[in-house]
Amino acid sequence: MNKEFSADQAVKQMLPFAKKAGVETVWDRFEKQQPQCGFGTLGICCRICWQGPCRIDPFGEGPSKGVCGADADTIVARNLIRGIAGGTAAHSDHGKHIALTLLEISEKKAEGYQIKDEAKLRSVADKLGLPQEGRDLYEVAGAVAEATLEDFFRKDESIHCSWFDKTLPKERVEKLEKLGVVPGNINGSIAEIMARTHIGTDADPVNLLLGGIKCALADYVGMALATDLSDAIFGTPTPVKTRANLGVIKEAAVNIAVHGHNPLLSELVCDLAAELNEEAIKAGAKDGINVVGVCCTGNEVMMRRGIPLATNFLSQELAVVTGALDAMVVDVQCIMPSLAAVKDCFHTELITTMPTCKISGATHVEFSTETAKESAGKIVKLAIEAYKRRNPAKVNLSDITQTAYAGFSTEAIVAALSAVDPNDPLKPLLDNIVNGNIRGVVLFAGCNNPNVVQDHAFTAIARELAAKNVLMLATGCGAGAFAKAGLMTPEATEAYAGDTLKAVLTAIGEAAGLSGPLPLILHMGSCVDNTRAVAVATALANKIGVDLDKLPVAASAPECMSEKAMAIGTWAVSLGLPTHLGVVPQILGSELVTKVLTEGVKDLTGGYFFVETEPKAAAAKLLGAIETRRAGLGI
Ligand code: NFS
Repeated sequence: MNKEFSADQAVKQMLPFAKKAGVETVWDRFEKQQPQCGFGTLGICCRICWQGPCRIDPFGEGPSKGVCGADADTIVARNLIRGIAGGTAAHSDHGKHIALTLLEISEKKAEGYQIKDEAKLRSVADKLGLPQEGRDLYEVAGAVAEATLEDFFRKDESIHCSWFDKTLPKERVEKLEKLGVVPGNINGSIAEIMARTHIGTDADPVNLLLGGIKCALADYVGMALATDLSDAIFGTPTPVKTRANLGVIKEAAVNIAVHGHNPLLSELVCDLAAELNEEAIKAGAKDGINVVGVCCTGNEVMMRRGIPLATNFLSQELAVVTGALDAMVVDVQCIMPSLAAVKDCFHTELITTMPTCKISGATHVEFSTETAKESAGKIVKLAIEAYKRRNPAKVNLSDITQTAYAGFSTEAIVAALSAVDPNDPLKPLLDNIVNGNIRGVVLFAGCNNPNVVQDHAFTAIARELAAKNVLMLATGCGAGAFAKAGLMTPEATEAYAGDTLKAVLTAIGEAAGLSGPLPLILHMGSCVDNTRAVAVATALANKIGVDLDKLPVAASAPECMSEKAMAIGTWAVSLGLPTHLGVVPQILGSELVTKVLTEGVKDLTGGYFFVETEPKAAAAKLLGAIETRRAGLGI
């Protein structure tokens, strides 16, 4: 294999086994798609109505308008914001599921679930301004759930989503209010995008993009509530040491991978795996049941339970190729349909669980909150049965894993800082930003994408920024990339951090009792947990009395791919962050849209997108953005 597909050593180790087993991987299919459609790449193909499909000639020699008269600007803007709506729908559906479960818990109808973190629930109630006096925990839970669900269904959309107003700096809310982009209702914001992009409706590209911003901000709301309510139900993460990469799949265990996004399923699978451990041992697996994570569900259980992470998005098929994965249990999002064909080459059970996410060839065990425990038990038993069918001749275990620390929720970061200054926890962080020991903060987010070498840009950019004393946070498959590469460890801090960053991370780590520095990159969780980083930034901004677009904080998605990433990137820009993309977005067919998103939007929100595919240059540009912000603050 001459071409490098991945920076992940385990992937390199496993690809020849995939080939030998006749498994087609994402990289094989990517090659077969080459060359990819130039019109689609530029965003100038419109398939919205059946007069088309229409394509605009990017060279100006052929048609400049679709059959209805839509030009490249309108087509590109419509395509982009439909993607944002898709991402918003995905995140907020997840959030709604959690809110509805909280409601069922409050009605004592969701057996198997409890409120594990009462303090978090109460702090959310406070945040939402809900009275707690004279209310027991279940009544508070009910009130929080109802107030949250109101953000999905509110009749009067001129009233802001509560989770929007209550989680962002006042100045930011006012700024976005003036632009008319504050969402009042998540479902309505998504529906509005579908309506305004219908044939013959909104044709003004700038107006369309403003609609996209509003929807992306609804995405922020859906993510913020998903994160906080998950914490209330399953516990707020605290730092935990675990391992990452395909080597976490063990020979002498029943290996179950939880893959997808929503902790409602994976948490119960973990519970039932513990309950049924003896059965696995009886079946011959002397190490019992070994639950491992893939993608964001992997991040969720890694953060809360220290469950090891098997891999991130692009290498999900290779978890099956180890030949020792007995079940892959999936819920929603980022699950490759190809898994059905891959598992056919092995003994692995592929188990779908959600009525909205079925894959032909998989076993479907329907999961609902009322029957959650029973379904989770069924799933674990299917895995034990599959283990008995495992073919030792087809086992290709990896020996590659790295230590990874996860669990840096906002609360955990504040707790670590409190060890330095109990009276004013944010002060040590702020002081070190002001004195330049920490130049700024970069949040890495987003996916893998076969358009670029897997994990490479994440790790390369991070090493550059570490040396320049930038504090780094990560979520989603970006966090997976760092965990697998061993960059979420104190050792990585020793090896790569610049002197002043190292000193700060060491002082905080030691004060917090870690007997060493904090990890080089702090694992903040899954993609919905990007809002944890906003909570930290908002706390800092409120403390010094500035808006978010003044802070030396930037975001980076070096391998973005999904519609969810489009939504996240857009709200990051809307909240005022310089936002790096390492993959060229499908918008270049419109100079106007490209200009608005990379330049014009600066005047509106203070944030902007920039594209840089070369990691060193991307790191330099991120640093440049941070230094510009520092200069603006006069620090
Ligand atoms: Ni985020 Fe998580 Fe990964 Fe991308 Fe998919 S798993 S929600 S979308 S691929 S980071």
